[in-house]
Amino acid sequence: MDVITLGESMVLLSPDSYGPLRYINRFNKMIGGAESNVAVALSRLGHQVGWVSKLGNDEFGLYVRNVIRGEGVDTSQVVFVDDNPTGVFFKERTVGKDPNIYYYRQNSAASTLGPDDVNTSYFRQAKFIHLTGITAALSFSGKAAVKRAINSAKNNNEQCVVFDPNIRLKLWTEEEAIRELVDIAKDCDIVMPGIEEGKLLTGYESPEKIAQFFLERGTSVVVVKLGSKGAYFSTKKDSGYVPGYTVENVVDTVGAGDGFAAGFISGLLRGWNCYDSVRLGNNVGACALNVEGDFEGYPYWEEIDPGNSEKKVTR
Ligand code: KDG
Repeated sequence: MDVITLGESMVLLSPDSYGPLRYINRFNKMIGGAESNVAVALSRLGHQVGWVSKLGNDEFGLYVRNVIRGEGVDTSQVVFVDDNPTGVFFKERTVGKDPNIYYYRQNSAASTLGPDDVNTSYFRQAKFIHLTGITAALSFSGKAAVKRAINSAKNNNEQCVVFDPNIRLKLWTEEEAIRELVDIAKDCDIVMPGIEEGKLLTGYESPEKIAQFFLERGTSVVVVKLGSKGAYFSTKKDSGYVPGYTVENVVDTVGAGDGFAAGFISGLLRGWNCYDSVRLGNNVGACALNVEGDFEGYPYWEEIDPGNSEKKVTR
């Protein structure tokens, strides 16, 4: 197994037109979830990936599992529960801006994820563990599950934990998010905040200072995502800005950060250096921008010219 990721996926109901949801009559049914987005993108890039989660024992749970399994992701650890439903969320389309998001995920099946759901012998098989702050924000037990996954990786020097803070202020307060996410990030090998998240978590404005903040607390690699400008990475030995890709007709940026994470991890799995891995991250992330759903735009490895991470895949 190359990568195991843990987190909630939900049914996404995406309106077929713009404007307030109260006037919308038709929705497209899709799925969303940061961690499964990463899993799907990595699978398309040719890696062996597992996604660990809980779903309701309901029609939506089966739908979510089947879509993710259909993308070639191992879902053998997904548990279906009777007492809590599969989460649902809606997008509300607004012209020229990212959509508004409305969650119906309180007491969802995945909010009951806990440390007992982290089967350490399964987790130990992977080279990379991918975690996000969303799981920690879901519930107290979700946070404990994240910590158990990190601790199990700490006993295994070969394993690398990648953490995307993915701040969701609809799930917790700013104060809680800062406190808990900084606490989790310090125990992870790679931390990948977006620039606005980095500012919020560290109080610094510049990507260099944000990276320094996490490096000083024990992280080995920090990548600050800068949207269309690309990304800045820093390790104890190396640092640099990596340009992004120009994308016209952006439909929706949701899913781009997850695509970035997958591309970056894919580069590292291939033994590439940080610069080239970040560049691949930028490329995969950019592919998410022209489509309505989170992951439909992610490329297959065959679409990326091997050995030439400069080659751009467009949709
Ligand atoms: O990164 C994309 C996710 O934010 C989206 O698919 C929904 O997982 C989600 C969340 O909790 O916001």
